[in-house]
Order: sequence, then C-alpha cells, then structure tokens
Amino acid sequence: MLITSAEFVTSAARLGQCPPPELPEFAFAGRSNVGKSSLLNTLMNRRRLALTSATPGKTRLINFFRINRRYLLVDLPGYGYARVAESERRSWRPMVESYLAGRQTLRAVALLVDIRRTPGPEEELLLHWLDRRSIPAVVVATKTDKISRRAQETRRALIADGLALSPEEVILFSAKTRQGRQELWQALTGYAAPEDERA
Ligand SMILES: Nc1nc2c(ncn2[C@@H]2O[C@H](COP(=O)(O)OP(=O)(O)OP(=O)(O)O)[C@@H](O)[C@H]2O)c(=O)[nH]1
Ligand SMILES: [Mg+2]
Repeated sequence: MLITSAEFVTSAARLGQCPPPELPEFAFAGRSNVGKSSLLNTLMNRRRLALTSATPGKTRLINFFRINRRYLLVDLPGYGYARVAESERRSWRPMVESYLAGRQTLRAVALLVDIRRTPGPEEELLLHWLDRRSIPAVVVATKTDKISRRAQETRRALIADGLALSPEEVILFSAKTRQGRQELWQALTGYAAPEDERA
C-alpha cells in the first residue's frame, strides 16, 4: 500500500464520540503491549503517529487514523494489563464491545498476538465474539524479529492451533523489519466491500 496521507482523526471513549462512519474501517485489538500502535505506525509508514510506549496500557482510548482519505484505522486500547486501575479495566469491555458491535463501517478486526505467547481465553473469546457477529478477523503474530525464522514457523503453528486456524491464516509481522506489512494490508483491504471501493 502506497501511503499518500496519514492523519490522526480523533480519540473516542465511546461509540457516540467516534468520527462519522463514512469510510471503510479496520480495527486493531490485542493484549496490552502486544505492539498494536507500533504495527499501525508501520502500516501507515509513520514513525510516531500512533503513540507507543515501553509502559503497557498506554493506549486507553479508541484512536482513529485516516489513510489516503480512503480508510480509517482504529487503535483499540489493549486488554489484560494488570496494573491499570480496576475502574479502567472494567470500562474496557463496554467501550470496546459497543464500538465493535455498533460500528457499521467496520470491515475487519486484526487480532494481534505476540509470537512468543500462546493465545489465551481472551483471544479465543474475542474471535468467537467477532465470529458470532460475522465480523471478519485477521490474526497477526507480532514481534517476529525477536525469534529466528525457524522458531517463527513453530510458533505460528502453535498459535494457529490454539485458535483453530491453519498456520497460513496467521500473518507474521514485525514493526522492526516490516515483515508482513504488505500481506496484512492485502488481507484487510480484501474485506472492504465492493461498494467501498467505488469512490
Ligand atoms: N522488537 C520489537 N519490538 C516491538 C515490536 N512492536 C512493538 N514493539 C515494542 O513493544 C512495546 C509495546 O509496543 P506498542 O506498540 O506500544 O504496544 P501496544 O499494543 O500499542 O500497547 P498498549 O497501547 O499499551 O496496549 C514497545 O516498547 C515497542 O517498541 C516489534 O515488531 N519488534
Ligand atoms: Mg498502544
């Protein structure tokens, strides 16, 4: 994907604060610190448009970015970070679920899993939840630069197995080497409806 423009649009704490649903949209979900914001910067060819941090729990609102005036990319707050205040952890589910369930222009969700971790119940539940609502999901194994090529294939098979997918359905991705960037763009834009593409 050739990026001609990339802009931050807005942050939202609930569905009502989201920008007008005018462009096909892709959202990025996953455990805190899995690399969502870094992956978004790689997709957008921007170094720091989405804020990244070594401190987990950085992204606490739903952040919207507009690409080529054609798609919206959505950085969702990460789940599972224990040190985030209990009140904030409780607000995560209604915030993210109301967005996912209510956003008409949402075309697909990328679910990120650290390549070194085995998916847990959170990932399984989210995939199941999306499946029940017929929202397409793309599973992405992040931070592949941390392990060898051979280990990547082993981990890919284990992650796929844990989520009842075939290994080819898991996209290997690194924000550092940019591995998987083109493949992920292709997978996501493949879910934009034909009527989205006419404009
Ligand atoms: N080596 C390596 N490090 C990465 C990669 N992607 C992210 N990181 C690092 O992992 C940490 C977390 O990355 P973020 O992109 O902020 O993660 P996030 O999922 O947005 O985190 P929250 O916003 O807290 O949910 C940062 O220190 C990043 O530099 C990658 O592909 N390779
Ligand atoms: Mg983030």
